[in-house]
Amino acid sequence: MAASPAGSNASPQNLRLRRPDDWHVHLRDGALLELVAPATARTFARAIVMPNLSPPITTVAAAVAYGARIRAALPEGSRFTPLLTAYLTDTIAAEEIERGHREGVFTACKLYPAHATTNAAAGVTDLARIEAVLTAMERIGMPLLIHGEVTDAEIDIFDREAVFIERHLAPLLVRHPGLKVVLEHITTAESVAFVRQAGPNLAATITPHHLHINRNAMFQGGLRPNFYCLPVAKRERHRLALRQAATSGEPCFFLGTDSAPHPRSAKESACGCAGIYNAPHALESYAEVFEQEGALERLEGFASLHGPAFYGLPLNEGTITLVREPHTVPPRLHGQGEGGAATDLVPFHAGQVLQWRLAEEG
Ligand code: OTD
Ligand code: ZN
Ligand code: ZN
Repeated sequence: MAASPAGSNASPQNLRLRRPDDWHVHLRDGALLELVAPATARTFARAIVMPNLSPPITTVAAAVAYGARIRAALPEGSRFTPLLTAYLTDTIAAEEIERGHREGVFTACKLYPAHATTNAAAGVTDLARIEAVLTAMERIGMPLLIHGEVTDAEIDIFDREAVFIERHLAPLLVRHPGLKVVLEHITTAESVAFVRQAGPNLAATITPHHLHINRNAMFQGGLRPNFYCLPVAKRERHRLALRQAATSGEPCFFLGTDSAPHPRSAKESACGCAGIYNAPHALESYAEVFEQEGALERLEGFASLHGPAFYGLPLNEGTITLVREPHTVPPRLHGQGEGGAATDLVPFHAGQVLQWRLAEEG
């Protein structure tokens, strides 16, 4: 990473990074896909695209068709590559997964415990049911991406990630020591510690929002549905542990935004949807954290190097530049939803000033 200081003691004014990837994003479908895909493609060379559509992506054919819809939603000349994932269900066949991987359609499989989050109703009810799939994935070196929360109603929502690790993840890693696993969007100090002590086959993604907010953000002066996501933000001590992990330079932690747009009407409602839409300023948001932690020189590892190394994919060619140029994030983004109806999205950092801006490509 090249940092060019303006003066001897000044902080850098420009940051040049190898082009980054987003290892966890929701691009949606239809009108919403068209609205949000350009924001991800503008910053990232590749992204692991979540399969929790309605219906979910469970076949090679569905993934091929979804990939084509994503490409069609990109601005002309975009070089963005979507990396597609298979949505694991109790009944999905190992042969379908293997074929998708062999044909270069499925980069990874996503495990949602049934009912854990948006469109997770068809998820896995018991890991024992996908044992054959996991064995095949371990054999062919295909990563398993996990939404790591138990879904039992009697477990407190703030404890569901820690309990998942204890009850399900730790035993899974013992049963499948050769399986590559990404624990997605970690939110707790316990997850940080667990990932650190596990072997090289376990990694974790960290979102920008879990680095910026703790659970108080949802209740600041009233109920703030735009800060509600799953896994839900935790106490301050967890946020601090996540910031330390992300900026540590350790290769087991890398960038995954979990950008999850929902129309404003679905967020700001009596039963608001979970998800934070951070794609428009995701890299700027991370840069802010790395600067506050005095670790700007480690941003490139987190954003552009550790992910490809874990997935066994080549590094991206080319660079992007962040410029120190404070700017205010718009309070709303206006677009068209289904049937051409007006749809607003509220971006993460709405109305706030961010210090870094992604320079347009020359
Ligand atoms: N929202 N979290 C997740 C998905 C969504 O809207 C979504 O798709 C997730 O954990 O993957 C969330 O808050
Ligand atoms: Zn998830
Ligand atoms: Zn997600």
